[in-house]
Amino acid sequence: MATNRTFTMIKPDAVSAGNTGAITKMIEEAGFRIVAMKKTLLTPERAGQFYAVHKERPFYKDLCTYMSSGAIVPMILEKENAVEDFRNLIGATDPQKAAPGTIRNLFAKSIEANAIHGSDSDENAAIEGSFFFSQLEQY
Ligand code: 3AN
Repeated sequence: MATNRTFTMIKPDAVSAGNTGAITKMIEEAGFRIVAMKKTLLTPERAGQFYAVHKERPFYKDLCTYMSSGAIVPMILEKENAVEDFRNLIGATDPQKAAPGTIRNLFAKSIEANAIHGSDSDENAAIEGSFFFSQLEQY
């Protein structure tokens, strides 16, 4: 069953380029409520835990190095049909394939430094959200 929450994180390329505000504005204008948000850093070990599902992929080590190279902005977002609607707002993983007007089309630098993460299922949204935030029932 679809829940109304998803998890996102603005990645180091977009944060260091000064695009946190522009991306957050797009998220809010698309109708998402920001339930939780912070600016933080991942160690390579913590990045490895977050992306553990990609452990066997050839890009895993580089991805962990990249994701710990600078500040990130994780958020929990709320909207009806949040997971699917948010994936549509960010666009395809490869920015060259991301539809015009999507966040990755506008802000991503490459398939690795692709500006933003969006959970791919309700189950992963809950797992990924609790990786960064606790006591969510208070929000
Ligand atoms: P998405 O973030 O669109 O769900 P995933 O889950 O397949 O994409 O990949 C997770 C992250 O791994 C991506 N956001 C991207 O940073 C990185 N990634 C995915 N595919 C590649 C690739 N072929 N080369 C380098 N990095 C990749």
